[in-house]
Amino acid sequence: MRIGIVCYPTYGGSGVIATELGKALAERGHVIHFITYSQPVRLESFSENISYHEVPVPAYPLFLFPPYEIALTSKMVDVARFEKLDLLHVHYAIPHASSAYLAKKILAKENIALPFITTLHGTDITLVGKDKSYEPVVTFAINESDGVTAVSESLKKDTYAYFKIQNEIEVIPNFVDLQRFSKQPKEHFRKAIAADNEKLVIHTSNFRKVKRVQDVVKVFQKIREKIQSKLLLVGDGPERANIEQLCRELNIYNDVRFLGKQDPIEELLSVSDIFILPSETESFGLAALEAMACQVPVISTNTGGLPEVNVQGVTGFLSNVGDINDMAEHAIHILEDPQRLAQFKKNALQHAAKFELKNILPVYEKYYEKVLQRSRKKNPLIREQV
Ligand code: GMT
Repeated sequence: MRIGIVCYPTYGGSGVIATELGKALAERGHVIHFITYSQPVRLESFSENISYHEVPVPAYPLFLFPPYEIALTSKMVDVARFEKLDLLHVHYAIPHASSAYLAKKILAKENIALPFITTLHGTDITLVGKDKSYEPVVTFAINESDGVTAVSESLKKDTYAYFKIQNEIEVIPNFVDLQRFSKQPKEHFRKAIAADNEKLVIHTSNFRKVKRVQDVVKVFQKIREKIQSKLLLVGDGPERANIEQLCRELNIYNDVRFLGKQDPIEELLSVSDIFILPSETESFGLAALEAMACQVPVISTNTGGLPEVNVQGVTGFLSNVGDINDMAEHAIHILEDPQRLAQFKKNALQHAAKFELKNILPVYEKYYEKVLQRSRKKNPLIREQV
């Protein structure tokens, strides 16, 4: 198949999933065209089946807000025409789904078929998407998509609850590449950060408010009272300065390492003992899955799709949003007993394996076929590109 993939190129989970999916599809022989405003962060290696098309957004004195959606739509039309795409797969509804709808309509005028699939990732539904500034367009674009997928049962339920959706939503969970995300022998790295008897607590995110990174710091403070440990904070974002300030106020700054955005995240996870994800809302929690794949048990909230990833008392523990004491107690419970910690690590990997890339990839391929067939039946007069 010749597939256009549209995503955010940044460190967010939707961009990561879109890029890893495209790379894996390319390895299976599909021809993949990434369309976005800059090189996706996980698109680091060359493949003959992958092209990247940058969306330029020309500035003009009249534009206070340069219209990215229009530039994106034009690029979708251009790539679909000249690369003869069979379908478009857009990740994150805003603004990708409405741009895809417009591109499809433009191409239909030229008698070219371009069915599109929208994958809902999380905040496009649970936070920004349902804001009344966006809601009517998001509802329309989801209903007009030729296929819609959500990354968890919880997100599917939320989508039906927040929007008037007539379309069927298929749940295709996120995945992890166990070849990349596995525990690696990086003990020298551990030694550089922590003393022999110290445990390593880790959190990775984009430091947005929804991630509640301040709760990570407060939970760590409580862990540290009982267990000698260090906290690794990986990532960056708008809350960074406030988090640093909190570490100073709590007088734990010397035991916290702000590592910034890190690409080889699996190396850091490999030496970590516990992962903390205290999010306000989380449709799936890809970061938790990646941690589990590297044998790191997870202390998370019980919001959104997290219970579909982190299993209570097996791969970690789940608490109510903001319940710092509960999270700290559970973390200490795991960390204080070496045998228990070893068991949780083993369980984490075992459960993560259910989300292995090689299991999820064929599900996407089958879904693409289904959508293509359905769209051919619906629009027999529109020509496919050969
Ligand atoms: O919030 C983020 O970390 C980024 C955001 C995105 O769309 O880029 O993540 C969402 O999609 C991820 C991939 O499907 C999920 O694993 C995250 O749970 C989800 N984030 C939220 O729901 C807050």
